[in-house]
Amino acid sequence: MAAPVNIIVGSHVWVEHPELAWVDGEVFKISAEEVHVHTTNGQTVITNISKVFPKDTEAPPGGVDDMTKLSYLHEPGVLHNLAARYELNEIYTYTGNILIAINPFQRLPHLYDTHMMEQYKGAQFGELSPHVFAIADVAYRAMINEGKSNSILVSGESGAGKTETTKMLMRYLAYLGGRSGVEGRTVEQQVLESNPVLEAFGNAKTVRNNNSSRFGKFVELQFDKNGRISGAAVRTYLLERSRVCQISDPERNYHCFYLLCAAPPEVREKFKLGDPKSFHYLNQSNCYALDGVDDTEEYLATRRAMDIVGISEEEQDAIFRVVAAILHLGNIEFAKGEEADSSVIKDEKSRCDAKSLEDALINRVMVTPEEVITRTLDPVAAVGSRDALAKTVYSRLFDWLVDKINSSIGQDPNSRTIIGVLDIYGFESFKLNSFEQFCINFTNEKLQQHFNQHVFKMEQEEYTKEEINWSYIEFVDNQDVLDLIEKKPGGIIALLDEACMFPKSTHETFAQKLYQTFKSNKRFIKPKLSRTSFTISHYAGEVTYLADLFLDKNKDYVVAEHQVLLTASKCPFVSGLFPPLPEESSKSSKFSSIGSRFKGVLEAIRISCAGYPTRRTFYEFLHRFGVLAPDVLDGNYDDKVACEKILDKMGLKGYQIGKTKVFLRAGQMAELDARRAEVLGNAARIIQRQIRTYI
Ligand code: AD9
Ligand code: MG
Repeated sequence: MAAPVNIIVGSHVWVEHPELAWVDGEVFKISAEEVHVHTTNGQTVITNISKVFPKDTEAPPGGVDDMTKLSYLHEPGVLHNLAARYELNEIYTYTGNILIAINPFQRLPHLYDTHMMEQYKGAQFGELSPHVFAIADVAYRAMINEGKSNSILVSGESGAGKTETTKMLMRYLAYLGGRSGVEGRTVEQQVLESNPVLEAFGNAKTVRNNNSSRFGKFVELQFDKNGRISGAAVRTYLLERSRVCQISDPERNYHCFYLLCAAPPEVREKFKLGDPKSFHYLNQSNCYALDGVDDTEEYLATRRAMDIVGISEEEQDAIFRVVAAILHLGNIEFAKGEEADSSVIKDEKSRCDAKSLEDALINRVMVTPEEVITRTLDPVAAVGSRDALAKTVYSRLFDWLVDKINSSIGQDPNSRTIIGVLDIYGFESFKLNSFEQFCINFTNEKLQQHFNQHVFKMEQEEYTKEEINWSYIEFVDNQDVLDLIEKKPGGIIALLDEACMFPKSTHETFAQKLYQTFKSNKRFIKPKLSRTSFTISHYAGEVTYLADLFLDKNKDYVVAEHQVLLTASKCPFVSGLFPPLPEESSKSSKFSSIGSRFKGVLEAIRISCAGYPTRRTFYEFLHRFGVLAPDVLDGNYDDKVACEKILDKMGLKGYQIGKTKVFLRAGQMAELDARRAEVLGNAARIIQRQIRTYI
């Protein structure tokens, strides 16, 4: 988004500000490339002309409900518009048929009540204020009227409001496609109640968000020929496993652990649970309670949601027994054993007396071509083994929940149309970023690419409709970042998989390999002085990753001893989580396939800028710029020809005239406005002179 060069003295502009991001003001001097601005907050700023953006002085004070109505599409213009609307509690704004939502951080019940849903039902898109219901309504109408399936993608950084938005979308679709008057567990009710169940087990407090999704989710709502919801499928992606055993202040582990510790006394007694502070998996952070959240109430709500979803009492009991077991497992500590590199369980209090558990934790069977050796683990390795077991059990439990939800809601084999809703974990950049952030950001990168392609296609459709030539639109995309990460062979993931298969690899050899391979890749940066970290220049900014645990975290297999132990569990629920597997199939790393499973906002605007960011109907254009060539508007004239004449007279190149609209390239609107200001300024001076003469 290069700034237009035709800023003149007197222009109203935006300039960058260290605290406010952008501040508006008026240009009072220009010398060479330097622009001098008096800002409205009383400062004088001198900056390079490329850092100055024209301000639309005619924009309505409350903002416009669609970004494409802005005269200038640049960052300050867009932000100013969103801020102006947010002031008025208007959290939604369109950019064409994309909806931008700003997190209100307060409940706005009227915005989502039944009355609101009634209003949006069947309303023409754009007729009412921008709303998430309108987006869902378009998808539903396209399905009813044209038999089209659609997916709605929700994107944004962590804490932006994706999950809340997804829930609103689903509520509205359930409203449209629900069976009114039907009592009991309907499909749509089950779909909606699957949210609190999955959130209890897959969401946690992070630095960014008290209810952060630690998994990706695609919900497919299936509809019958009458437009009624007839089935649904929930697919989840890549639950963050490390959180089960490792959390840092002020984050929390998964909600389910805390709500179980806050369950009614008889439940806590049954599972031998007490204060969450007494569990190693929870007390690594000082955060136990969340503002405004009553964990006891959450426990009851989760059980109610489980009832509706179709999880039986016995199953619920088994689920929470496993959750409790993981907490107890985390409290097992190890001391040095009598032999070198061996350990014994030291914690007398741990509620584990099974010899087989002990064996599984402190021994490791090594299979070599010659023989099978049983090796003992030292205390540090035994802790690693314990944590791996906890992670495995938890992620299997999560998968079980997803499967159960799917089988209980049921799939409709006769459904021909679906509406999908994708809600993933948002882009993350912390002080320390590891493999989890790498995966999350890769996923977002994938989604962004899909989004780019989609918006690009939409733009093309508009240009085709207007019959303009769009062949030379420069399309800004992130393919180079994706290549860096997922290219086969040679991308980061491929190199990581390779490193994981090669027994002598360490995180250092892996990092060195990356430095070597990508030394001239402009999306890859080796931080100075670092031997194991690397920086990726993502679409949303640079993120530095610590490669230290990448190898371990990428290895997604179940330790054979754990598999044997759990398959043999006397608890049928637990043994059911671990069906016996053929030996080799459990050893492959699942990670590299995750990217391919994602076939999937400012970037959208940037794409528009590469094409024709501003479009005006002939009437609007002539109304605003007629003053630039009054002779063109004398007598009878053809709107289209008149527009063309004005543009030619101004010496503009590269614009396009469609059937009803003028499409301007980035910066051209600003140029026209500057000329218009000049003309109007001259006129004003002439009038002033005449007035003076007259006096
Ligand atoms: V993450 O990538 O999963 O960490 P999300 O999903 O983008 O993130 P989420 O929807 O969980 O963010 O929103 C964060 C919080 O913002 C919510 O818990 C609400 O407290 C708040 N929020 C977001 N959207 C709305 C809304 N439309 N109305 C009211 C909202 N509150
Ligand atoms: Mg979320």
